[in-house]
Amino acid sequence: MIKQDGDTLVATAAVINDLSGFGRCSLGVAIPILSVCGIQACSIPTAVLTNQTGFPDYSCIDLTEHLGNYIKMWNLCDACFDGIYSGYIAHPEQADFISSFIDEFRNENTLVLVDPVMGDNGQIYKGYSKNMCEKIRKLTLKADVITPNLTELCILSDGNYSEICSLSAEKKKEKIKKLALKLIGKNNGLKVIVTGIDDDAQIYNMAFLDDNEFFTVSDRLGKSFSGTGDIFASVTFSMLIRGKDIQTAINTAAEFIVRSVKDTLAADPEADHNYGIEFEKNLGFLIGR
Ligand code: PXL
Repeated sequence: MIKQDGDTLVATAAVINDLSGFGRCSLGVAIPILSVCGIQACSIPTAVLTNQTGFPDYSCIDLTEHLGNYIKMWNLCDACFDGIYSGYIAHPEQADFISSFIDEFRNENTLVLVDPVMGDNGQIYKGYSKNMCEKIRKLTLKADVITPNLTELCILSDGNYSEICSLSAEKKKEKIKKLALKLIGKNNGLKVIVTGIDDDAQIYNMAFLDDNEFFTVSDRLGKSFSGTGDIFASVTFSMLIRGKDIQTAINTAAEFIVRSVKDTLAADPEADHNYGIEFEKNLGFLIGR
């Protein structure tokens, strides 16, 4: 339940994602971002990793067997959520768990954001399989909002990633819109926010509703960094829970990322992309938005 507590809006969300020690992604960014936005982040860790999987070396503990307890225990304490936000999974069964969790805890006011984390740059992530991607596609049918990058949009909608990358800016946008509308056609009312679309000197985020569209454009500041998709989804989710419109939500997310990439590159122009961006310095930017 969203409560007005003095000047502060207090809400509660379930966040289903992994915890990676290094990489500034998943719960490592979702918890601080939701918290600074006045949203209690009730975490369900899908896995605990030493480092996100883009690092040459990492170890991963898969927590699939513990997930069922969250439904049992949270029913016992009458848990109730303004939002449910899911991201990285470590096993195909975890998509089934998320689907059951949504069925169990969604009410008519709950915002369900599924970030269909599956891959980037035309490749699926290490540890992901075709079966996992298919299960995530089914999960998106339960979402109010999804936040795929271009690779994930193509996996969800049978798009041809390399062909889309070779198109001119205008044609690329047309094609992306077509694929997003295909997904909306299968899940009425879905909002599809395609993140981090790379176009030489610029980066776009494009949000599609069945009858409207919104986008942000930012200058490309360098290479792409780990976790920016997770940061984008976390800020957008928080803003939507706070009742902001889609354009404000994606503008805030894009601006937060631009500031944090600038800080990262100012500190070290050769910063290793695997460590993610210095978002910590900019959390204050989100207070009261
Ligand atoms: O940022 C997506 C993500 C989340 N969690 C883990 C990852 C990745 C991307 O590589 O490895 C563990």
